[in-house]
Amino acid sequence: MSPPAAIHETVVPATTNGNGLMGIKKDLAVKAMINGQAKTLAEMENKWESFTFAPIRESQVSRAMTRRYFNDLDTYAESDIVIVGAGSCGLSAAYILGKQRPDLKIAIIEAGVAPGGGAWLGGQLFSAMVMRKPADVFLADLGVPYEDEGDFVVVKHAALFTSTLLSRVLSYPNVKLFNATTVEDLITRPSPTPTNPSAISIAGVVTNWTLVSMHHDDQSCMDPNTINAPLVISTTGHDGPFGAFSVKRLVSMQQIEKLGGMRGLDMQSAEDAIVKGTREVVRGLVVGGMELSEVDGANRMGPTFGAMALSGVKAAEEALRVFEE
Ligand code: 48N
Repeated sequence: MSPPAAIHETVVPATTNGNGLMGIKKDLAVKAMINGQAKTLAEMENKWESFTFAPIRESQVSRAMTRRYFNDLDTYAESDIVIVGAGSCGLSAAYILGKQRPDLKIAIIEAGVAPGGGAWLGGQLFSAMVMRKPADVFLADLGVPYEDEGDFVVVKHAALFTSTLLSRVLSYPNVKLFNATTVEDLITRPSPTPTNPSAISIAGVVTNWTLVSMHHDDQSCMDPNTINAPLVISTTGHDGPFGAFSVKRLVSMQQIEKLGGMRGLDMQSAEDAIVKGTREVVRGLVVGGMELSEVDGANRMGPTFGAMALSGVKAAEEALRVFEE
């Protein structure tokens, strides 16, 4: 950087002079701000004055959003795989599927406006995220840096893991995230077996805007939409206002007798049980992550996330097994 000039010519980084951004000619303003080019005060003064964005009409913005959204709804009305819940498990499954099977249409349905579930912080609002080995292999594949502590690794901020995973998943052309959208029910088909004549298989999901789902008690006639898919992966987390959705629905449809209910915290055993137990619970429905703990009565593991990532990997493999059957 050149030596500081006289006060009126003091070399300053591209920053504000107290009256908002300084003048830079057209797009040079943005470039100078973004790459932090040092500019003399005088040189900056007259460059933002002529700055202006390209012209727009409001309807162009509206059409740019709505055309794409409704085209996506049309495209994914018939999906190959639906993932319910964009938490660490569901996103990990989407990462594997999006990468291994670019030929499959994968729809992710997330009730929250913000995807990511419980993986934006470590434990008790602390930032760092712990994953026990061998989940470091997943982090390395994802390109998330971590500190190696021997039997486990630490990502400096949980949001670094979740935002990296999310950005990878959203960059796949065959994956569509429908956030602020709730799965309100499952699409079913009779699928009797010799031992269970009333058995069903899952053939997709029933969806509605989450804000609509939250008001069925005070509004009528708000029927849902549907997405058909031969395979649904449900990773809606442990029980709670939204959690454990699909397995609770299976109980109310008498497809599983009752929920085992998530047990107390036992870090050592919980993670193995969740990863190993990730499976197709009924035909067409694979359950993973903490939702599975509600089915099997597995322990919870607390603030360690390796099982979520690797349960997602296993859920993806279980889903592909169904496709290759
Ligand atoms: O993060 P979660 O809750 O679920 P997982 O299984 O991906 O990760 C669980 C993990 O965060 C833990 O709980 C950690 C390891 N702690 C364990 C412990 O011992 O406490 O994500 C579930 C996502 C959320 O984003 C929900 O909003 C969403 O699923 N969701 C739904 N989305 C659409 N439709 C629904 N019906 C629905 N229900 C939940």
